[in-house]
Amino acid sequence: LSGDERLDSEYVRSLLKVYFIMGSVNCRRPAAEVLEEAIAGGVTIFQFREKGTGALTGAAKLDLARELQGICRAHGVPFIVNDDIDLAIALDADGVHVGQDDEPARILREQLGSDKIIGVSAHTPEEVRQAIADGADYLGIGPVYPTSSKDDARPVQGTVLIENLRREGISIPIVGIGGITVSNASPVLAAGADGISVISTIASASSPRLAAAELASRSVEEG
Ligand code: TZP
Ligand code: MG
Repeated sequence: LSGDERLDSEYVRSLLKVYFIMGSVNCRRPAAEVLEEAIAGGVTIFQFREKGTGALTGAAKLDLARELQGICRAHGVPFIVNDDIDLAIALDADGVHVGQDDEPARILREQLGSDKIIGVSAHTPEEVRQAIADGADYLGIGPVYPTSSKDDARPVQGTVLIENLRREGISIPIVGIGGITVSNASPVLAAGADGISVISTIASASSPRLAAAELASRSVEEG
């Protein structure tokens, strides 16, 4: 891509099918092993989210990011960095994902250019409109269900915002997040999400490969 050309939204949509998010605090086995297995099961995009109590910082964070990015590259899975724009630039990551308390997408777009993926967490119609105006490539909408993976999660909102956005004709790629499992993924897809994003369903599964494969079969058939 060159100039102001944006990433094709159908391409972004296809990447969101099984969106795996993980940092070292989310798994009790080496993160690299979990990621390898998850990708073997069918993860379509990965977000490095190194935060929360006990999260790595500094050189240890950078080393883990590099290791996980290497695994993603070897399998052609895009590598997205949560929050940390400097890390994303240092690693030439495929994109960043930010929340409402982070740098606005408009600033990120200026810093990253047009060929990187920018995702924004949005919880209200106003936040959705702003993120789209700012040039987000996709939105994360949630928490759909109760989650124990994020200390400062907003109130659970079910699938209603996703449904309302689609009813209004808003077509930006959307991934649902928060408490999504194999058995409750279908309503999220039926509401109009292009894919589902999970931490614990894959990161704490006894078989990350099987968990990812089951999510993939839901998402590809119903998404
Ligand atoms: N943002 C909203 S909910 C959430 C994030 C990062 C955590 C999702 O984790 P899980 O384990 O899939 O509920
Ligand atoms: Mg954030």
